[in-house]
Amino acid sequence: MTGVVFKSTGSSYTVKSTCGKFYNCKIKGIFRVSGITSTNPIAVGDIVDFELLNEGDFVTGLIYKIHNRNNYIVRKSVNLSKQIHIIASNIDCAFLIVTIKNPKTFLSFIDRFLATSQAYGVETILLFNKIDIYNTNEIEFVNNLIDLYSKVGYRCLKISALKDKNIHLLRNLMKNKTCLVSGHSGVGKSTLLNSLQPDLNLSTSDLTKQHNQGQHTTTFAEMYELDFGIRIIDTPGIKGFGIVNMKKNEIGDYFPEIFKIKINCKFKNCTHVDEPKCAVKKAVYSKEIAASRYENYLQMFLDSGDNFRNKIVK
Ligand SMILES: Nc1nc2c(ncn2[C@@H]2O[C@H](COP(=O)(O)OP(=O)(O)OP(=O)(O)O)[C@@H](O)[C@H]2O)c(=O)[nH]1
Ligand SMILES: [Mg+2]
Ligand SMILES: [Zn+2]
Repeated sequence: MTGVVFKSTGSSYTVKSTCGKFYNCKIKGIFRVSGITSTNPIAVGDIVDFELLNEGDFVTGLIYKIHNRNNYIVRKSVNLSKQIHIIASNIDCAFLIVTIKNPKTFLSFIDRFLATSQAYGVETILLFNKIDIYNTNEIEFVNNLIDLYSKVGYRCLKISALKDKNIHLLRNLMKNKTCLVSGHSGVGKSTLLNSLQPDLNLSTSDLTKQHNQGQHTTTFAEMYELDFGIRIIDTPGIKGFGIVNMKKNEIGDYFPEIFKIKINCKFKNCTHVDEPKCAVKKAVYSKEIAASRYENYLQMFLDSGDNFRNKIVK
């Protein structure tokens, strides 16, 4: 039988077969997907082959094969810094939910997410949520961010998941797609899903409660099927976003505006750090490239190894 993984708890998987039935599955033996060392061999969104096993009253599935992934998105595993964790696979579009307060999303986090999804070939749309609680200055700040990211080429949308603002526009963007919803804990991922489909009734929780408990409300990635052919993967909130599997000299290529302009740098292998006649740095001075984007590029560049550190930190 073939099916799609809808939920993964690390040790067991919920798989929806092609005939529409859900099965509780385990992995048969140990298997690895070639080239990837991750903490989770199977992720939500994976297409798998499984065989059925009768265990008394229960029918369990044993997964013995993963089909090739069209794409997947990863982050560094929390405890084992060298290992990666696959957040989800076979995604048509990722939606990064950003809030500028309650909680604050830092631009460095947005830029890391965007570069990573760019590297893994996943289109990302930015959703600026909670617009119902922002004052005039904050709305202006959001508008400036939208201006910045739209110029780079990312689609942006202001929404309020709680007050149902622009949710119809979002629904149109999501039609007939498998969508990943990501962002810090408390930005409103589950609230958004409830707003798209009220009968889902996912649990959400306010920030104060979360801080007291130090826990995320959503703890496992899970896929939901909504009306209009929308499939959404709700994920636990992510705190940081370590870059993975990116070669140092490739990082600039995952910033579309840097990639576009680097051809004009004097040196073909310019890293845009301290080389002379660098078109990227020139574009930063003339404000054609946003300073925040360049700074976050530099930070990622530095974080990805230390061979240039002494040269830059003078
Ligand atoms: N004012 C306002 N509050 C919102 C909005 N969206 C979500 N919230 C609130 O923000 C809090 C957190 O929402 P959740 O949907 O649980 O956040 P989450 O991103 O799923 O969090 P985790 O599951 O921990 O990752 C809840 O109290 C929501 O009611 C919004 O558009 N406006
Ligand atoms: Mg949640
Ligand atoms: Zn350069």
